[in-house]
Amino acid sequence: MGIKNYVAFDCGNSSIRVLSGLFDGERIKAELVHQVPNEAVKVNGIFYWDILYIFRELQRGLQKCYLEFGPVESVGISTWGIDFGLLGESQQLLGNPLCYRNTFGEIILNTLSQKEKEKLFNATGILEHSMNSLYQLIGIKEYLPEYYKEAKQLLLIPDLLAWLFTGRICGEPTIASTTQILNMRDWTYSSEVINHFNLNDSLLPPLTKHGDVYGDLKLDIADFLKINVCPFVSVPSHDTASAVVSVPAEREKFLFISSGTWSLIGTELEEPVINSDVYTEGFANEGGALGTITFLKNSAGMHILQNIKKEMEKGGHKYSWDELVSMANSCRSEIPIFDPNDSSFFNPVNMPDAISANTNRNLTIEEVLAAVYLSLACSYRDSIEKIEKLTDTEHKVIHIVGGGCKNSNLNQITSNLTGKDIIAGPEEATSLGNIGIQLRRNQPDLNLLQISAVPKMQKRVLELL
Ligand code: LFR
Repeated sequence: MGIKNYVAFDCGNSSIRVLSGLFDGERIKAELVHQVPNEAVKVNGIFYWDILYIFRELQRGLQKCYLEFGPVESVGISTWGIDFGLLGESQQLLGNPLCYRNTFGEIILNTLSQKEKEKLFNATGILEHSMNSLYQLIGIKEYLPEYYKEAKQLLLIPDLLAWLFTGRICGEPTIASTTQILNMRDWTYSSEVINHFNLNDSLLPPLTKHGDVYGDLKLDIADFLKINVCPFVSVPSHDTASAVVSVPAEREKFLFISSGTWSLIGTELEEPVINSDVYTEGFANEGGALGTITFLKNSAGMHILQNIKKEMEKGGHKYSWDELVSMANSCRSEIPIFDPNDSSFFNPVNMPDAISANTNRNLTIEEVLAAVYLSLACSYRDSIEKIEKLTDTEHKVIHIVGGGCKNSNLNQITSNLTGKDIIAGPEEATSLGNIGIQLRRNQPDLNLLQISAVPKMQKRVLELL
């Protein structure tokens, strides 16, 4: 068989990436073909995503994949969670999608009583977080009512992109779980949540199953790009869910940290665990590949370091990540520990200043960096201890996947604090998981365990395929 070219779109908060997964019958080789930065744009005090820029860059990436590696077998889309676009009556976007770092969600969440929050957790299995699509949507209803009134369809970012590429309106279940509208017991939209907020449920799209085809690339786009018409396949389109597919776990039960802008610290389960301990400890039952549950804590991650680096580079000098580590390790004073999930770090104007303010010290940049590494590792340790307690399972190993797994300083501190071994990689976890699910759709007899770029894609998920 010739080499087959499967394309993965992997859109994160800070970068848009397009990869070709080249499959020769035995191995997948993932080639990064196109990468450009992504950034929310602030307009009149509101942060938006520039969705047409993202769409255009994904088109460029897809075209490059075709030009470099030949006809495309299929495409899968994975992106960050939560954010969405709204379409109006004439099936056009009503505006750019809002970014979850706006304050609408927090304002709405603060109006809810503790009892209401618990009720919403019990109805869904998802923890309330001010950024969840649910609170953003209610925020839009209150503060940008013209959008809500005119909206006929809500599409989360990967569904929105799939619609732009194929014209089909569909929802994908893992990304739908990040809304906090889905009941994770049966993966249907929760009428309790819908009724509680008097939501217009016709906004919510019908959900696909993994491996289904959303639709084919639109003819006009194929003509414009001069590429073949290829199917868009429903893969776990929440980046975390795709990443977990490619955790190279030896065991059925495993711990993972999917490390990027956010650090998702969790384990995979077959069924959601929805009880008061899980709620109190701050865990959520998000949707994973093929009906599994990614039981996890959403924790601050590389966002803090990325923002410090951005601040440091305002003077014009560029720093490498290694330089930042050396600076942190040169710190000889007492290192303060702070809670990286404090709301003051969600979207500060100046991250180092926010850390100084939070720790009540006037920190040098070396102290800031040392404090971040240590505090992130402490928060990882705390979450891991809680997962082991809540699931009554001990683990010897933590798998760290995604772009942040290259941060060997943080990995080492995490290993020291938890007493566990760290297995770092794959870095391209999201794309590999995305490609793995596409591949399996076309080759039902394929044993993905033998595909070496995904060294040991975890056994149970693959058996389910
Ligand atoms: C990780 C992630 C998280 C989600 C956050 C914002 O990339 O998708 O799961 O909470 O981004 O969407």
